[in-house]
Amino acid sequence: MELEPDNAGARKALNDKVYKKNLIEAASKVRLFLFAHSSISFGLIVTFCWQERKAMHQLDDVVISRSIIDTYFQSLKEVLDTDVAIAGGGPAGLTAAYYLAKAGKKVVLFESHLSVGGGMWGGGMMFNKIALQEDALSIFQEMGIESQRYDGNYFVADSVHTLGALIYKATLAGAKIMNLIRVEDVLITQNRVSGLVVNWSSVKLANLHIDPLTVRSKFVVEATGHPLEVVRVLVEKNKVKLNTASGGIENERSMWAERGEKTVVQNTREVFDGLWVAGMAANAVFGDHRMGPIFGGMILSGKKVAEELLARLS
Ligand code: 48F
Repeated sequence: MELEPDNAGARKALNDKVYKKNLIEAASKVRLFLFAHSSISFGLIVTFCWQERKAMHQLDDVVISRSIIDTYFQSLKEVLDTDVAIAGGGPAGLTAAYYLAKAGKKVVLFESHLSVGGGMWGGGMMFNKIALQEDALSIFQEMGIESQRYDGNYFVADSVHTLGALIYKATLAGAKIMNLIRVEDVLITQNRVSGLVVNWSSVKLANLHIDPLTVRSKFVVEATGHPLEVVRVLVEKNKVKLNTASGGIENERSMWAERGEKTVVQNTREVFDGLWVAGMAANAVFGDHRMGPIFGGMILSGKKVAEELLARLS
């Protein structure tokens, strides 16, 4: 059936109107959909980031443990083969570690106690001040250690401040300090000391029968102070002849600061192939005097052993 021309025009106008209305409705639905979709996505992203952040800031006890175990064992593995292994973390051992590490050498220091520092913390009879002489002043200044002139050649420094600086400088230079580990023997190959044998200090304290582990090094420095533990075990177990007057341990003599401070530097040398002594251990093996709470000699001795070993290592 043919539509009347007027009717056809009206129908077309009506269709156009419906079409436009539908188009507008569809467009607003799409807009609504897109808005809802982006809002949900945004919400999800915000939630995800928030949870991630929360997870990052939440403390996991096992991660704490793992961080310590992983990094400690990494350090322990790194020190198994070194240029220089030092027994004892008193002022002499720490100074030697600082100068060796500063020169780029791989150096590890084993200390049997919880804290390194040996006999320096307590100054003289628990008065935590140490005396030093002008000869050692430049080393103190190099490390940023404050001291004050007391009288003429005598200077004094705070023992805690001095050790804080020594420990900081040695570790910052790259020396690895392993505390709570005791040197119980040496590694001896072809009649040469070529490393240290170590165990937890607690093993000795608990009197447990547990085998140690071994660290190899090009040179060993004994800086255990008065007890002279490393040379002693070398002599007792191997019946070797030392580079001393008698070929054995001469043992330290009583207090005489003037002489002890000079000889401690002179006695800082190789006592057996591969094994050097520094600090009070040097006077204990070569038979010289103790010197009490004056520490210039210990610092100079630590520097001397580092310089002599650097000459050998280069
Ligand atoms: O005793 P200590 O301070 O030796 P030092 O560097 O200085 C001596 C002065 O403190 C003082 C003195 C002069 O002024 O007469 O005594 O020569 O430090 C020696 C460190 O070695 C550790 C000990 O715990 C101390 O911290 N030590 C001793 N035996 C062992 C050891 C061992 N077998 N294994 C590891 N560390």
